[in-house]
Amino acid sequence: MSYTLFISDLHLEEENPKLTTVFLDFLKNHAGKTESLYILGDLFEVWIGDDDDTPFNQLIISALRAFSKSGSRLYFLPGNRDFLIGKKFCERAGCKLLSDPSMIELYGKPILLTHGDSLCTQDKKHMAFRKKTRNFFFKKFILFKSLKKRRELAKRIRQISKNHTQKSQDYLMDVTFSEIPVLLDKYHLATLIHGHTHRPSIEYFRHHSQWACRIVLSDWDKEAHALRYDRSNKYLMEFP
Ligand SMILES: [Mn+2]
Repeated sequence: MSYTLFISDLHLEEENPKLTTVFLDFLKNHAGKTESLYILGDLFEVWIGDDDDTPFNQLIISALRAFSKSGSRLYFLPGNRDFLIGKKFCERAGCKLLSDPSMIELYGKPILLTHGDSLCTQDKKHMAFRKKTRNFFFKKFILFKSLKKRRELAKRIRQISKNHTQKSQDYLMDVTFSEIPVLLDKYHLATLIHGHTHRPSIEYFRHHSQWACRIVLSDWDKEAHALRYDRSNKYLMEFP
């Protein structure tokens, strides 16, 4: 039976080799079996540019490449940690870059995909950061800096973000629920898949006197997670 997988928020980093192994095993296990794998952002804890050719990045890229060569299709929609992922990364990894949001057709049904941070509208600081960093010229400006400068900058931003997350109230870190129907209406859709909040769930709600569905993907902090979607079923699965 053919199926499709969705993952997000792995936050891969060199300092966490155990997580890397789990991810590489995940790719091996599903290569050539799943029709497509969609990565909905924050695959990496941080990405400072496609020219950052560390052995760790090379390892991940070659694993993704092997996966995409197995016959399974690979899609990447960047998150707020890896928004600097670009064409060069995608060419090397063999994945198709998706913009945020993106509409796909899954087993005859249209579905909207987003990383999810654009829905966290109550977090004004993040919204301002997001607006600035997703700008084409700002990205060019950052990528023009040396790798050393970018690495320092990423470190600083990470610290600011950590302090902000610790200080912020719980609701700020979640999406504003009323934004979901607004986004779905914009694209005339009834199903949304996103990550970012690390609050996995499959929820159904009434919208225009019909059922709409929102699926939130999990992070990989304690366990590896994926959404498995096929013609007749969809469920969030967890594996060691
Ligand atoms: Mn995120």
